[in-house]
Amino acid sequence: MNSKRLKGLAVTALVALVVMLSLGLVAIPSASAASTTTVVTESDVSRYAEDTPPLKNWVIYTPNAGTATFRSGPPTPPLGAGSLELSTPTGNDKVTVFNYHHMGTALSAIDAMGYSTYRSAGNLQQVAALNIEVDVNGSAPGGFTTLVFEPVYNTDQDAVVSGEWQTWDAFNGGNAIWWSSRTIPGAYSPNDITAPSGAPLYVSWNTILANNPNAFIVGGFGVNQGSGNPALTTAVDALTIGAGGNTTTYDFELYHVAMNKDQCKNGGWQNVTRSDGTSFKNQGDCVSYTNNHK
Ligand SMILES: [Ca+2]
Repeated sequence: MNSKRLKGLAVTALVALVVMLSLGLVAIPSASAASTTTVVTESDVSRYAEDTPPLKNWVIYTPNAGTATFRSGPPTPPLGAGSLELSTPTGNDKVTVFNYHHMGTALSAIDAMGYSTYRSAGNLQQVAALNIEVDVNGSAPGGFTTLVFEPVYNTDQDAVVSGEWQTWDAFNGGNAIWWSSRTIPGAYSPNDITAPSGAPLYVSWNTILANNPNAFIVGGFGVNQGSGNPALTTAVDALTIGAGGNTTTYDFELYHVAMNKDQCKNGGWQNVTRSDGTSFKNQGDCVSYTNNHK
């Protein structure tokens, strides 16, 4: 990622925070611990080329020829029947899938992060990465950076392979290895040409926390592929983040399939479908489907 792009993303994140605060979309901590799974489909995302303030909680940025496509399979996703497939045909392409619902969350409160991938094209250790846009110094000026988790630097987890679903623990009790797009206390950016020989580049989550106790999420949380990932195709599912005992897992799917009759009520039947994506005629049609699954 070049510096112009990083600067643009920083501006985007700040604008995003203002927009989301004004819309009341910033996460509000709930009183008790909970685990929730949220289905995410094309209808939940807004798409932009790049550097545009988000108007929904989910945004997909695809500068150049990067793509992100909701699809069924590949078999068998960890959640549901579908996933979100990222593709970067050339090294110039990039695709970023960000959720902005967790802005304001202190990094010190985070107690779970992870995702699953299925690589159908690519080699070596290339695979989609986890990204978080953070402000490492709280209310002090500056401090924006993007923290990046990549399986290649987490050698205690599996080697990346093609043709099967793999699950990555990006928290790992605070021991997961991350890097920072900009130099921050405790971690030099791998792109920082002023970094002294032997400077820490790839450090544990706990190291980042210890050196940046006031850090918080200031923008997007999600997955990124490229630039620099030519001929890579990665399906992603079960994107997870937990804070303060509350864990949210995002299930990427082609459709919002009706699972219970409550989803059919109050006009809700218009927003859900059968598992094959076909719509309902009315509330009764929807309720009947959730009772009989046909
Ligand atoms: Ca899924």
